[in-house]
Amino acid sequence: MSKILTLNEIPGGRDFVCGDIHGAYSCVMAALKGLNFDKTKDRLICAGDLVDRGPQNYECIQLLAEKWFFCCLGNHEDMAYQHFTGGYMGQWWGGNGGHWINHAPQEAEGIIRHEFAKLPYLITVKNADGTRFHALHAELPLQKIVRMNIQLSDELLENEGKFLELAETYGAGDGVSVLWARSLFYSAYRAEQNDTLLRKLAKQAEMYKYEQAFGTVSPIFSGHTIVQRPLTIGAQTNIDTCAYDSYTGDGPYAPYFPKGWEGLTVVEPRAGKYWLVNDREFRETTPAVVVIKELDQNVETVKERP
Ligand SMILES: [Mn+2]
Repeated sequence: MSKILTLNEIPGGRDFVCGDIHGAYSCVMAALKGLNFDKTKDRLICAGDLVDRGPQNYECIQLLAEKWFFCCLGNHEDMAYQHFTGGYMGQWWGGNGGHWINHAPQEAEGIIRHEFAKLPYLITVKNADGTRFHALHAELPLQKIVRMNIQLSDELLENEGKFLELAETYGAGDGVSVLWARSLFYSAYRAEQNDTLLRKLAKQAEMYKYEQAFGTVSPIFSGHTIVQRPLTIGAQTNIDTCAYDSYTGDGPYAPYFPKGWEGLTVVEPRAGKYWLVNDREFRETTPAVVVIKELDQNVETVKERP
């Protein structure tokens, strides 16, 4: 089964991408309502991690039966699948939020075995005008790409053999990079996106030659590493704003991190619009953008101050 899914634009329809849902089913429903989502021609693509940690996991896996809903394979789906099929990563599922399965209807196991097996590592949407965007869960191995002296391009990502080779870590086709990697956005994990952080990210982008690695590739939307606000570095935008902590503002890290920013982020790539959605609000938002060259100049300016 192909690990890459390509969708062509539906005339008159809109395509949305959302970050990690993690059981936050009511956030998805609030997003559909706020967007005036038309189930006959609009589509919602989740960047992976549909389940675990949030309250309504069974409702979330039932979304996979909807014609308008698409989902990338996330590390949580991979752990859940391996739990039932004897894979090595299965042992980590319970400790990473998989305990909901003990209280779920029996049908959940069948959905995980059959539907999770079909989830792709990469979803590409091709618009009629030739533009496109990609969705995947975590990150491509950008530092390895630089070492290999290659650059990302749409052609490279859409070549399944090359894509799988690029994304593998331990064995052929394991996709570990796109499921787990956390290099690009690591410093932004749950952090306040102030000038200091954005400059640090710009410096890292320069040091690791991320701009060179991204090459000519079209915009990539991803999740996996929680950010307080959508964050764009080069061609990639992280939209995982921790929907599962939005219910009570009292998640596992509540004592240590500021609250109030959590929700499901939804982006309409074609329109360049972003929304933050939870049970209390539906509002437009914008990503913070790490502009590598401009920020680098800012760093120089700061250095020159007495
Ligand atoms: Mn993840």
